[in-house]
Amino acid sequence: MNETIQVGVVMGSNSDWETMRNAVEILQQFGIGHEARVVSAHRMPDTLFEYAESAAGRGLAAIIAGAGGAAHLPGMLASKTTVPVLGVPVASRHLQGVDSLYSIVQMPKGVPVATFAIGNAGAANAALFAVSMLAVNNPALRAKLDAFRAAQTAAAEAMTLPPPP
Ligand code: RP5
Repeated sequence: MNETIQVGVVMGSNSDWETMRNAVEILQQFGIGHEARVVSAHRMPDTLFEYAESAAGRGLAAIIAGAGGAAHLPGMLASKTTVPVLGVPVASRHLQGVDSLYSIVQMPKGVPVATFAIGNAGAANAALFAVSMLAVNNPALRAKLDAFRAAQTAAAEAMTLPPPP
């Protein structure tokens, strides 16, 4: 298969995969060409720079970056590319991801990172947001997104609760 890669999914460690796979699964569901790999800000800084510097030239429309703890990966990517960076705070062992969230969201003026919720919902929503961006100029993709939302609405409307005791 030789599909065009439109979205990069990167993470600080393979320990982030269980969270970040939620992003990949959404991209697969919508048929978006993507790649997923470990790019650690602290353990692989030169690779981080290379990834960011080559992103626009490779045609990436968005980079979804997940990291935990001192989560510098999304911000450092954003400092080296103008490709939109969507940051996902991964739940950390000791501070449950509040550290990751603060590390990602508190960017200085001029270098934006779109920051999502901690954990699985954030990873899935980052991917859905990337799909929304791609759908701006792609009516077929927008139709898929509308169908996704409609199915979600129907599922919520069909929810029932146990009878009162
Ligand atoms: C961060 O450190 C990674 O994003 C991961 O969330 C966290 C722990 O990494 P490991 O020690 O599990 O490799 O850089």
